[in-house]
Amino acid sequence: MGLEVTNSLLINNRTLDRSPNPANHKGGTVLNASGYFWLTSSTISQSSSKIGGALFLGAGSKTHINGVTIVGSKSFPGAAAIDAVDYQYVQISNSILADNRMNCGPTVDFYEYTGGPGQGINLSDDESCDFKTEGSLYGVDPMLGPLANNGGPTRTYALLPGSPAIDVSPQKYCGWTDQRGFYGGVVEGVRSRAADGNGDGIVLCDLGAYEVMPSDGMLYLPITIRP
Ligand SMILES: [Ca+2]
Ligand SMILES: [Ca+2]
Repeated sequence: MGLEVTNSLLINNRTLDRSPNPANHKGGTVLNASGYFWLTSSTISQSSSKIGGALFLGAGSKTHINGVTIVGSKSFPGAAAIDAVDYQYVQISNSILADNRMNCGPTVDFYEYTGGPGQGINLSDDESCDFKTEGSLYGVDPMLGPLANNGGPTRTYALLPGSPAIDVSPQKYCGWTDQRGFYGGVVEGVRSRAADGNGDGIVLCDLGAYEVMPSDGMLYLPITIRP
């Protein structure tokens, strides 16, 4: 039993905070009580709950998060983006947590990434997370654009030019596509979202659900031919 969510926008979800049942107060978007949960190339926006505004991970649950952007989560009194009980299994890579009341609860114990060469680093705009991946960014503004139609079937937070999340993942392979379904090329027969987002000729993965493509932000002007 498990839940797999990919290439999706999960927005404005909240729990029943006035319910007399405390089980209804955790995990505004997903409460993973004890199952498997994979979340890839997706965005969680404006989620709220008393505890675990976006995600709450229960004891014995197994959660894998890759290429995800979590923004604008609210909670009180717990952490907003990700909260959990002790001893759960949660692995996070190539992801952005920003503009949440607090990104990680004090009992969120990230599992060290051991899935091959390079580790999937993450970016948190506060100091609340312990990602266990060397090179992760803390207290850094990811420079996100507004939630908007940037191509593909769902809205995304684009990385603005100069964002510290562009071309920083040391991981060789970070997924097939970004949330939009866009990809940079084919590497050794496998489609990869990685694209050269800063124009320096070196192809690296971005953090979060949105991969900057070389064609993003180009302005096509109509040609006017004068006699
Ligand atoms: Ca580059
Ligand atoms: Ca890139």
